Amino acid sequence: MFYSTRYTYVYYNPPKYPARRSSFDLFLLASSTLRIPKSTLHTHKFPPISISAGFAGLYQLYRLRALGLSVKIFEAASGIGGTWHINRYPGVRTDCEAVIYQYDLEEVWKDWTWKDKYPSGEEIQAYFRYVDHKLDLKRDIYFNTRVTGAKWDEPSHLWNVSTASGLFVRARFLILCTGSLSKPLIPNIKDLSTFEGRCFHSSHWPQEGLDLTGKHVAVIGTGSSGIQVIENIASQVRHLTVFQRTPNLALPINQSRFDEKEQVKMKEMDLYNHIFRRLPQTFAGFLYEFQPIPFTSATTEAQRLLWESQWKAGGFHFWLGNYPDIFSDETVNREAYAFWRSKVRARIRNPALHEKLAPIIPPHPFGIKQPGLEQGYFEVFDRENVSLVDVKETPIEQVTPNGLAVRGGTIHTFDILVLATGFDSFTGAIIDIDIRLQRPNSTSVIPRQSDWITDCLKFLQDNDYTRIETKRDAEEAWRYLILEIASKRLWHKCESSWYTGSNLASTNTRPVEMLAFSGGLPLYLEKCAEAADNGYQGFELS
Ligand code: N01
Repeated sequence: MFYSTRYTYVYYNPPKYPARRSSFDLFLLASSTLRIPKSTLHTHKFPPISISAGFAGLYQLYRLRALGLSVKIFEAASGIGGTWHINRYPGVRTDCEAVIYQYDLEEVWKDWTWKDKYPSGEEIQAYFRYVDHKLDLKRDIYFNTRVTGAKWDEPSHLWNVSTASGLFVRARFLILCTGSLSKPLIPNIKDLSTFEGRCFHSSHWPQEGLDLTGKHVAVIGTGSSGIQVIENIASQVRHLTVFQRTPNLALPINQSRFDEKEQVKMKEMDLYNHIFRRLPQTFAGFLYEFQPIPFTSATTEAQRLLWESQWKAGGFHFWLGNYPDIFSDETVNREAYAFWRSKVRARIRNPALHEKLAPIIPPHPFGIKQPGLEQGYFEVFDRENVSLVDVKETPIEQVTPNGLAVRGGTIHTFDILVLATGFDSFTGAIIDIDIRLQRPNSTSVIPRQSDWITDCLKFLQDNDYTRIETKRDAEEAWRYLILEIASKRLWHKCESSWYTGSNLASTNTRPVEMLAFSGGLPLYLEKCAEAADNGYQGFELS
């Protein structure tokens, strides 16, 4: 997960702001000196600083409060947790071990006990309720409050922020924690709106639940969300039709309970503090690191034994703990892919499915697209009630009132259509309001980014600055660095990926280029610290 799960955006004075509704859901706006003008409609008494109430937003609220700032969060959803509040599809679960998927705040972790090694969406929701209880966060969050506009007022150096419910507030600082994967990508399929059954994006699974018993269900998309939906509903539905464009080079999650006694012991031994300090030292913010030597320097025996042990360990070990040259050397990558393929094929009984799910020629190099984590996914396709449609072979032509027509005239019929088609990543949720500064982010880095932002706001406050904006050349240099690092790896060998926005190619909404910083967390944090240490080099302050 090359800094994938969320993005924190800090907005400082975009030169132009289009006067139209923005589409983001989750949002933080920060100010210590916020004033509500007398003329404001529906004003609130508070001086708001508002954020999304997701993983990043909540942490940012906590940190800025400690700075003595008055902070308010505006959150479009009805509860906290961001993506974990919104995503309710069956089987929704993290792809990071619980021990690293939590806040590094002792007052939070010391009394919390996880159940699963990879917690379910439900468990994470419970965690967020607990966090709220511990840190008393909700008092500063306005739920069901969708921000619809934010306009920088140059004379006052204040943001004018409006919401769908008619609130209008002014703030010195505005921090968007809108998430990197929060704007659903709805595929451009002819006559989609004419479908007469239920149709929704995976991230909009009905919050009240959905009884699938006896239903014919179709899922388009086999990314991480699609995999979880598919493996969890296959046994409930009457029939499941999976429309696959690219096979997912998924890895076994190797789920287990996270023993309570082990957690107690780890806390007693002060391991948690060591873990949290270790995370930003590793390339991907996980507890494991790439191998210290390239594949080509290892013996055949060492290669094989490493891969077997990584496979057994499960999760992302085979990805983020592998030899570093699998990302840059196509021949090495092929070897890793062949290992993956042999493991997966051994699990699929029907030989006709081998080429569809684990083809001889890899659909793209292994690991340059985030692999899903699965438990029993490949076995699902051997079920009598599951069919797989390869949409590269028979492209979807149009939706009909009760199904989907593919090239060649076949019509697949069903009652429910699930669009597990991914997201308009990174910039999608806030593109309409002109992003001025963005940084990549995973749960391991969110606290460090929030700390950076907090220190930055303190610096501005201490030095009586009311405006900070990235310099154009600094933005370009940063972009160049991202592209330069990416050019040394095999990212470009992937036809469709949310890392680069190539998954949006058909919508033609933005240029395809690497958007995530793939140089590793230590380098990323070093660059952030460097800018701050040099008096916020690359920023204009006034
Ligand atoms: O989205 P995706 P996602 N016709 O973009 C297909 C995180 N996450 O929601 O690969 C047919 O990965 C598309 O096909 P292709 C995690 O970081 C984590 O699943 O582009 N198919 C692809 O198969 C993850 O990486 C967890 O060819 C179409 C799928 O839809 C990220 O979110 C759980 C299509 C989209 O996959 C995104 O995952 C869930 C079309 N027109 C998500 N358009 C965990 O923590 C798109 N597709 C475990």
